[in-house]
Amino acid sequence: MNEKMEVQWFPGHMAKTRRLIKESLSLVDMVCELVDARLPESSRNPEIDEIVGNKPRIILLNKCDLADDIATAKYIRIFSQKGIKALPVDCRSGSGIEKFRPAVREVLGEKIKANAARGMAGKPLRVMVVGIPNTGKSSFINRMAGKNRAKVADKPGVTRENRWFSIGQGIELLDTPGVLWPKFDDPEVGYKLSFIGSVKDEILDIQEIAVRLLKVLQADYPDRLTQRYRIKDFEDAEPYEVLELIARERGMLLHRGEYDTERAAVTLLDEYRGGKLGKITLDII
Ligand SMILES: Nc1nc2c(ncn2[C@@H]2O[C@H](COP(=O)(O)OP(=O)(O)O)[C@@H](O)[C@H]2O)c(=O)[nH]1
Ligand SMILES: [Mg+2]
Repeated sequence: MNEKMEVQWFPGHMAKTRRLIKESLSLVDMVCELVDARLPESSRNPEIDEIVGNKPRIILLNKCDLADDIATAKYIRIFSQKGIKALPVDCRSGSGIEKFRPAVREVLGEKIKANAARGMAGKPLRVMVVGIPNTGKSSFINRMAGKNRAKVADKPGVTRENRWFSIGQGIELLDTPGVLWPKFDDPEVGYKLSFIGSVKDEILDIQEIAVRLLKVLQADYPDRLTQRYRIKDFEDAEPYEVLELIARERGMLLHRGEYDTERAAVTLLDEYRGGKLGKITLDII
């Protein structure tokens, strides 16, 4: 599975991606790392600390509308204990993103003072957005850009495609995000990423993904399964049997009187990903 995932996502371009990100890093004052709030650990690049080096960083726990609020708050504390400012955001509705600009100014407080002392008070604070695929980088950039997206200035960058746009409060954002790779070597992480739809379903067995998700839900959020599918007494059942219960409850039958667990798997994953089972975090602290 790991090899397949690697081929699927970054066919041998990791070294190049890494080099491009490092080059762009030399142009910015800060990095904004997007993670999926449902997987605040698993949706991160394993080499991120090394790649970012000592550049100041803000972590956005995006899609917090889909994640467990208590877990999100815990992760924000964990990141802050490591000295990294983290904010919960929802880039689809825009909720929480108004805190981004003040957070940038707070994190870059020393830099702002140093610029002022050198008579460069108006020097823009430049930020680069990074994250693994599907964490919401484009959504975030589009949200922040607003109407300014049209007013991009053609300033020097690493490539001719690099553009900066002003997002107010003296901050400029690089318009192309740095796409990082996730952690490939841990199959658990691969499955977690497939639960949230960040690995193409075609490369994995959909029933296998659903069964693994059910195992986690059975252990950590059994009430959500009861509420959504009106199933009960499944605590000691095998996850595959729970999938059959869901198929039964939804009337998903095959011709020969068997339950259509394939359809049930697709339904479960669609509904989890769409937030229909409620706010759920799958990296349990
Ligand atoms: N529910 C929810 N969906 C989001 C949020 N941010 C982005 N998305 C969705 O996640 C998917 C991936 O977003 P995108 O910006 O393309 O991610 P990228 O690959 O990092 O650029 C899209 O379907 C977005 O609509 C969010 O805060 N909440
Ligand atoms: Mg994108």
